[in-house]
Amino acid sequence: MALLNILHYPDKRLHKVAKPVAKVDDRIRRLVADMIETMYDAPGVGLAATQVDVHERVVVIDVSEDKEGLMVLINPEIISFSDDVKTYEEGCLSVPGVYDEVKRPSEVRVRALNLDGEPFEFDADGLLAVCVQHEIDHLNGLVFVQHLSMLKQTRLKTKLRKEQREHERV
Ligand code: GNR
Ligand code: NI
Repeated sequence: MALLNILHYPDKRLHKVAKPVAKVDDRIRRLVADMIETMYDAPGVGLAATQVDVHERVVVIDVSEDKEGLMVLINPEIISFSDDVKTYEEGCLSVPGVYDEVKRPSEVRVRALNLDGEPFEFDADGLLAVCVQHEIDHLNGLVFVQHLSMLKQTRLKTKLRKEQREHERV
């Protein structure tokens, strides 16, 4: 097991579209084990492979408070969305310190493969529904701040680039 480095926005690699996993093999299971360790260490309620610079469709999620809600989603797809939407104050391990409101469908039905490569489906609401959509966005190269206004995105990029330069200064 190993902790993986998490990419920080703005980084072009966060906008790559991840490829479907063709075969759930030991390489994928090793990636999943490292992603789980990295998510709990951060700590975060979810992590997409894109965030650790692996551009394959793999997600881990645990929205529980006691580490008892671990879910591994390979090639996840949302197969239906509710009509009603909810606003949630989102954050992201790739945009540390930034929280803002994003509107998304409040309930979704998800299909994915498990670690044995078998398909399964489940319904999600609440934070789980938010998190699944947030993670699938990552696999599609989308960071949650891209749901915010252009003005907010521009201000945020300027602020983060300035902080990055100050951090690099000796
Ligand atoms: O840890 C996380 N918390 C969170 C809070 C509100 C909405 C989404 C999230 S996901 C985030 C971890 C992360 O960045 N996953 O990609
Ligand atoms: Ni995120």
